[in-house]
Amino acid sequence: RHNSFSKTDTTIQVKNPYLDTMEEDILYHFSLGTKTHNLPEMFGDIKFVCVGGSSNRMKAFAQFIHQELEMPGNPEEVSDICEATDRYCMYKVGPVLSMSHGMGVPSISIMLHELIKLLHHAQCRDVVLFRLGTSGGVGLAPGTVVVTDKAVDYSFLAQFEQVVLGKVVTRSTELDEEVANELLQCSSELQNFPTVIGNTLCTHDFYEGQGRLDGALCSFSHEDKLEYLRKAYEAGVRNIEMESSVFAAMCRICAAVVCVALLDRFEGDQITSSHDVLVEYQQRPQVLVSHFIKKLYKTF
Ligand code: R2B
Ligand code: URA
Repeated sequence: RHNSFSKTDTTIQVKNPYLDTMEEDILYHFSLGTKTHNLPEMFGDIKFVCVGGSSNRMKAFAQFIHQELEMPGNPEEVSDICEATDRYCMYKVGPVLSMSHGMGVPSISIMLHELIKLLHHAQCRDVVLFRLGTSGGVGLAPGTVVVTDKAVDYSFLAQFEQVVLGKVVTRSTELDEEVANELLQCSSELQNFPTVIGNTLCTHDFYEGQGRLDGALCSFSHEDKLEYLRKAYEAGVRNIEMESSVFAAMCRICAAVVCVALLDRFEGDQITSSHDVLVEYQQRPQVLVSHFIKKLYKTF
């Protein structure tokens, strides 16, 4: 099989006519701008963008991909391009950009507005975007990696709702099928790498919003929780996290969501695995995406 994609020669589209009329664009939360930085020179060669919630994990990913791609220099010395702000961190390793996005839809959404504009200003072409994350599994053994088919909302529909000028705007959250299938193929080439393709439920809360019984508030019963999880499972949901829907809705280019399940939500709510086990689980999306990048990078 081929490990190259039909999505060639695509630039990053920004669907905002006002952007072209602006003399300068300040990417405030990145501490970057079109007048203060030469964005094409700094970022023009990016082909893979990997985003994830935690800044430490995305620094670790930058160091890992540095080794995997055998880049020159010391992987320990990767430097944070956004160090002038502590909102997000950003590392560039050859064709790979590794960035943190914080927790939840509002945090990743702000980051994606500026990231997509950054890729546009830098005139990047043929970029593939990945979210590498953690999640709660639905009927899966802890440690299983889920590649998202569709990101779904609380009613299991593949849509993202955003309030714009007081009205709800609904956008589709379908992801790239070709990239998802290629990631599944990559998982089969790795040893002991349980991976499934399934729908991902995106919520606006970790506790009640994900049907947990262990938050500071709980307005439902254990039975209600299990019934909702069963309905989710029947709708093809295999994991629950907090950013996939807006990521899918905004990255209308080649994009994939790869999250490891830290627990099985049918079994409980608390994350009880040891620190070392959790660290190893969180490396799994990184290992899978790095395998994908290595295969594709060699074709450039
Ligand atoms: C997964 O993990 C975080 C919550 O613990 C959240 O960012 C997510 O989507
Ligand atoms: N992240 C989530 O959003 N939910 C979980 O259960 C675990 C990680």
